[in-house]
Formats: sequence, C-alpha cells, structure tokens
Amino acid sequence: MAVNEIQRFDAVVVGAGFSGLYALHRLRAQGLRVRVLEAADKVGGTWLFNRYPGARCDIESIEYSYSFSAEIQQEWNWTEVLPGQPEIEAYLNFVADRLDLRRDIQFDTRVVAMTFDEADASWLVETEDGQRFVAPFVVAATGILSVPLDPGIPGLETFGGTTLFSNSFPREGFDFTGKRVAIIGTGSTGVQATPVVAEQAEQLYVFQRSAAYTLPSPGRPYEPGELEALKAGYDEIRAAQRTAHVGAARLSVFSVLTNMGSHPALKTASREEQQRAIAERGVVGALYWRDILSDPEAGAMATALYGEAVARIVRDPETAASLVPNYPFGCKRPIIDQGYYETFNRDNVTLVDLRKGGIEEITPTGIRTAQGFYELDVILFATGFDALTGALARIDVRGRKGESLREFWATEGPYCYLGLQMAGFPNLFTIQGPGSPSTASNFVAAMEQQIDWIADCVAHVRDGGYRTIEAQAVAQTEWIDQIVDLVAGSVVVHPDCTSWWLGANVPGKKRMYTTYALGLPEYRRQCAQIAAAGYAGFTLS
Ligand code: NA7
Repeated sequence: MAVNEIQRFDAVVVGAGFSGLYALHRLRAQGLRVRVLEAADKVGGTWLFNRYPGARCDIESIEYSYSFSAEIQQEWNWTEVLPGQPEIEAYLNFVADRLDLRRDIQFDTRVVAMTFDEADASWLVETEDGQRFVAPFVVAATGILSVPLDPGIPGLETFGGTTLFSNSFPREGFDFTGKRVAIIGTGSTGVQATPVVAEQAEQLYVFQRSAAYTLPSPGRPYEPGELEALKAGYDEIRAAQRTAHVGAARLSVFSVLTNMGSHPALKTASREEQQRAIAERGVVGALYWRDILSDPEAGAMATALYGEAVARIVRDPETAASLVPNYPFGCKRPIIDQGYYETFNRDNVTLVDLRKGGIEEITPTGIRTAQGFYELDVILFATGFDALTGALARIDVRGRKGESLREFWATEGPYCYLGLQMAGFPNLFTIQGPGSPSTASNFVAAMEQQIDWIADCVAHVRDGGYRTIEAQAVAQTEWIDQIVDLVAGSVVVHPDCTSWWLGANVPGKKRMYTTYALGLPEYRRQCAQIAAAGYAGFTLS
C-alpha cells in the first residue's frame, strides 16, 4: 500500500493492550471493519512494557482477567493468586491468538494525529510514518499509565553506566549481578523492584523522595486443585465481582480499604489494642481502622502507628524513620510489596532519603545529592507516569473547528463525560478517561463495561441512522464537577499529596482528582440509565 493512500475502516482502535484487544473483539463481533493501531511490535500494552524485576498485579488473577468469554476463563490457567508481568503478558497473547485478533492489528504503528472532518463525520488518523486511516469511530485504548514521566534530572544523558527505565525495561531482562545500582522512585514500581534487585546487585541505593505506605503482598502460587475449584464456581465469582464497589470481590490492593467499615475506630482503641494490632498484623495493623480516612486526627495517629510498625521490621532506626510517609494514608493508591521493608536490613542496601537533601545532578559516574555523591554502574528510573490524560494528550487530537484536546485539558482541566467522551470530539471514545472509576477499581472489570457500553452506543448510532454522537459540554462539566465536589476536603486531595491520580506528579499539570468515587456498580447503573434514556447528555445528529 502506498504510504499516502487512505485506508478506510468502520472503527480505528488505538492500542493493543487489555482494552484495545477487547474493543477489537467486541466491535468486530458487531460486523464492523476494525483496525487496531499499536506502536509496539506486540500486544500487551502496559503489561508488555513494564517488565521490570518484580512487576506484579495487585488484584487477584481470576478477577483481573476478561469475563466476557466463559471458554477463555476455563481454558487459561493462572499459576499465582497475584499474577506477575510475564504471566499477564502470556495471557494477553493467548487471548489474541484464541480470538484471532492479530489479523486486524497493525503493529509498529504510532498514531501522532487524529483530526475530525465535520463534513464527512469521520476521523482522519495519521501515524508517525505517514500512514492515514479514516473511520467514523475511534476508540482510544491508549492506557491510563502508559506515558513515562521525564524525571527531569540535570545531567541524565551524561551518565556513562547503564540507564534503565521501569516502563521500557529490556525485553531480554537485565542482570544486576556485581553492579552498584540506584533505583529512583518509591511508588508501586520502585517498591516492587527493590527486593528483587537487592538479591542480585552488589550494592543497591534506593533514592526516595516520598516515602510510601506499602503492605506485604498476600500473593502466593495457587495450591494444587485450588484454581480448578475456583473455576468450577466462576459464575458466582463474577457475580460477586459485579456488585463489588471496586470491581474485585476477592483479594486485591483495595482489600484493606474495602474492609475498613467493619473495623474499630483508631481513636477509640486503647494503646494496648493499637500495640497488639501492629504486633499481630505488622504495618496492616496500623492502617485497618475505620476512621483513618475520614478523620484527619485518626489519620495522623495511623501514620505514627505505621512508623512504629516499620521500626519493628527495619533494624536501623534512622532508616526506619526515613521510611515513614509525611502525608496521610489513602491520598495515593495503596501499594503491596514483597519484602520491601525487610530489604533494608540487608548489608548491600542503603536508603537515600531525599527529604534530607535532594538530587542535584547525574554525572558520568553517578548521582550527586545535597547529602553526597553515589558512584554507580546502573540507574533504574521508577519515576512514574503522566497518567490518565497523558497518552491522548501526546496525540494531536483536533475535534470540531480544529479544537485541540491537549490545549483544552491543559487549560480547563481533564473534563470528560462518563470517562468516555469529550464535548467537541464526536465519535471519539476514551477508555477509562477522566471521570471513570479507573484508578479506584479493577481496571479490567471497569474497562470491559466501558467497551460494552461503547459497542452498544456505536450500534445505536449506526442503526438509528445517525452520523455522530457527542458529549454535551454541560453534561461533561456537571459530571466532573460532581466528582470534584464529592472528594473535596477528603484525603485524596490532601495538599501534601503528589499522586499521579491527581496529576500532581507532573509539573504544570492541572491538579484535579477525577476518579468516579461511587463505585463500579453505581457507575454501571448510571451509564446504563443514560443509554436507556436515549443517551442523555449526548447529542445524536
Ligand atoms: P508513582 O507511583 O508515580 O511513583 C513514582 C515515584 O518516583 C515516586 O516515589 C516519586 O516521588 C518518584 N520520583 C518521580 N520523579 C522523581 C525525581 N525526579 N527524583 C526523585 N524521585 C522521583 O509511579 P509507579 O510507576 O511507581 O506506580 C504507578 C502506578 O502503576 C501504581 O500506582 C500502580 O497503580 C501501577 P514523589 O512521590 O513524586 O515525591
């Protein structure tokens, strides 16, 4: 095909991760001609790129998986309760083969621009290498944590050793044996990587700008016969999942939060009860109290108790003190780890607490901080993402009258109706966009529901003889504003919080918490109600 020849489809899907694969399957089943454009050479998205040591999901595998096919559910065998990256990547490849998805996926194809043609009521999708696609519908399955954040450290490019990024970790892996290694960042990624890298490295320095609340992983391999028994009751598991606030009824990173309601209040607990809780449950004992998210005083008590629990694990008192966060629990997404705190008892591991003096520069031989110089062979960046809006904002998306989505979000904030569509950008659907339950839910469960909704919506538009469906600006504003109002004053918007789900980790990004907080069942109900009311808040034309 000549490079400048336009290829026409009924729908273009951008991305071949969890969402893109299902969007392709679902739209294709409706008789649409679909083309998926994927920048990578393989399927997997986030679970292809984030292959750093220790990469693992924090939701149980049998729930963090597609529910739409009873056959696939039965055919695939998970080996672990909380699946590691290689297993999830293998699963997505299995699904792609099983549904013969690859024939409609074009790999090594990065989308750089999408322009709405009002006369033709279609999108022109352009790629980095000059290919052009036209389709009435576009589904942006571009991921919520897919654009790495530039750490912005002076001198980074001068480093003479090996520079690694957790979100583009080498396919062939990396052997840290005998190396002096720095991990920069102690979010979920850095916390997961630390114990594994420590096993190999000669010396590991963990550069911590903000301490994390991290809970010991309840993950383990499935016992013989356990998965078979679970699969025999899969219908019940999925039914329970559908009614669960976070879209996961079983073990997950959210378990501590979802179980809080049934626990006592920290402020009413005696000192003995508090001590017993951390003696028996470790750090979890500091955080499982009912009132710590709703009452700032209880939250501060929990942080102090958490510090006591950490000090029971980490032998060096100065290191233990450095590992205690100075912001309340709940303002960032909880983390689970595999022996994170224990790792700081190893002779070859040093915590560099950047609160005592930050990074000044990277030199050809190491990292200079206000506290001193660290000579290094390897730097592993685990410095996070431009989340939620980052991926779509990297594409030059132009809607009606040439309006730029990037500029709209930068000036107004991340506005989006239902997390599914933006006013001024007809027929363009986002998966887990701002205003969806994305960051506070089981991503896979939430994404499946959204794609089902989009597929039904596309059928409604086509069958009804319409050309476009477009979110109304008023509905979009009301949707996001009600979310913002709901969380106002709560821990998720705490002024000391630098979470990616607030956009607070990206310099210059508008600070707004836009995650739908009333739970997946209520979100599902509202989306269904809006569709049943003839797509209330949308304009069909
Ligand atoms: P996160 O949670 O955004 O963590 C990034 C970490 O990197 C965090 O500790 C940051 O400190 C730190 N960071 C970022 N830039 C720098 C610089 N320049 N210097 C020092 N430290 C820095 O990303 P993750 O990949 O760990 O996890 C993201 C989500 O993926 C996670 O919640 C799961 O849902 C899966 P900061 O807190 O900004 O002070």
